[in-house]
Amino acid sequence: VAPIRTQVAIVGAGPAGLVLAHLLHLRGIESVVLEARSRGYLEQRVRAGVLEAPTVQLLCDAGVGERLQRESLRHRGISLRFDRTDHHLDFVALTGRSITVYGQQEVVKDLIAARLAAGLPLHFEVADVRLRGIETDEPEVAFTDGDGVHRILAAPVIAGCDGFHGVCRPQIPAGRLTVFERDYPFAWLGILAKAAPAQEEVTYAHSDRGFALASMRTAEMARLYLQVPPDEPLEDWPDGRIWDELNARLAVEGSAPLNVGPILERGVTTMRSFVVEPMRHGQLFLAGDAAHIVPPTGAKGMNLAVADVAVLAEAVERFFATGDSALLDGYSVRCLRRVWRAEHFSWWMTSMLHLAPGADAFERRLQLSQLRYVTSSEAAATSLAENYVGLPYGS
Ligand code: RFL
Ligand code: PHB
Repeated sequence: VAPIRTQVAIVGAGPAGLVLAHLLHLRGIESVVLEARSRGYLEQRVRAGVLEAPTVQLLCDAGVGERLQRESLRHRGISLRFDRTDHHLDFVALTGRSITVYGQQEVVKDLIAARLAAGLPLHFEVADVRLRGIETDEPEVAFTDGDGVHRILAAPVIAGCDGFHGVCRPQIPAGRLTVFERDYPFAWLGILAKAAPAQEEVTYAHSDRGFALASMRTAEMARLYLQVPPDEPLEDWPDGRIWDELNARLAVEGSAPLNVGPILERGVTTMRSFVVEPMRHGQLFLAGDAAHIVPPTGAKGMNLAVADVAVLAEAVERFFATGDSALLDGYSVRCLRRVWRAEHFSWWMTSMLHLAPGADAFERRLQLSQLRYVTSSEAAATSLAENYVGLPYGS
């Protein structure tokens, strides 16, 4: 079969790959997106839920924010619970900006719909993705399409948007990337339940039983998390135990218990901090989780993926318009500034809120002191708030 020729080959149709494809289309640049999973799988995969202000702005400016504007929940801030007391942080008062609750799979649905409606190429259920010649000017992506046909995609620029477990990053020769990594001695057990959220805003709880988080997707759908040991078997957590533990950890003086409902989805997520430098090798540009992972405590992962491809789209546009690769050459350095800010914020939120195995009273006192500080000092609260709502692009 003759090779498919395009300007940008995009591996992965998560938030990074789909937003990139859309931004390129708006700039008149052709791309082909290759995705290992089916459309149905992507649209059901429950993941992130909190969008930063700059992410919302970008999606709306790009013309894919219509349903988001209509159906998302706009929140003024978050709550931090400790010492069995609720402490509200009002981000709008502190920074003038709010956060938006809208499921990642809803963002993905909107972007897939926009791409297919425009008749643009998006191949689901591809396999055997292999990169060739990424150190040359004529790189290629070999793959097997959903019908089992072997194909070649030839494109001057390849975007590795295939997530942490993808195939692009491992094809960069050993020794060309520096890896920075931290594992955490705990995981999150997450559930999606058909139950009205008991809290008005996203609520993070520090407790002697471990961390818990109460979030939501809609007025009828709660998204809840419990800190558990790494590799915790789900079988050890029948529904009753999950609800009891959430109630025990989230309880504050005088609070009503959570609304209980059927659990529609459940899973255990490992926690990791991970960055590769540079986010590029030859003509391969890594974006999103393919290049960096944050623990979910700061709600930064999806937002970082979108921020990366905003930079990449601009650089690619310049390259194809003028042949000038200065912005492509600066891609990694520019992204990594934001990445490391989010890495720090996510690590800090994680360390402040979780119960590390073997933590002694000294560490617990430090956590409580920090929690009291960020909920009582306007300067400290503003620092948390500006990171959480998302620092402006380019800062
Ligand atoms: P994704 O979403 O993993 O997409 C990568 C895509 O690449 C495909 N793929 C391949 N395609 C072709 N060939 C291959 N060989 C391929 N290998 C993989 C995959 O099928 C997939 O479709 O990466 P992307 O686009 O970089 O987006 C990153 C985000 O998904 C991630 O950072 C967030 O979900 C992280 N995250 C959160 N981020 C937030 O901003 N706010 C949150 O509130 C938040 N909460 C979370 C989270 C992640 C969680 N989990 C489950 C990891 C909560 C959880 C529980
Ligand atoms: C979510 O709603 O899934 C969520 C909210 C806040 C986080 C992580 C996940 O920090």
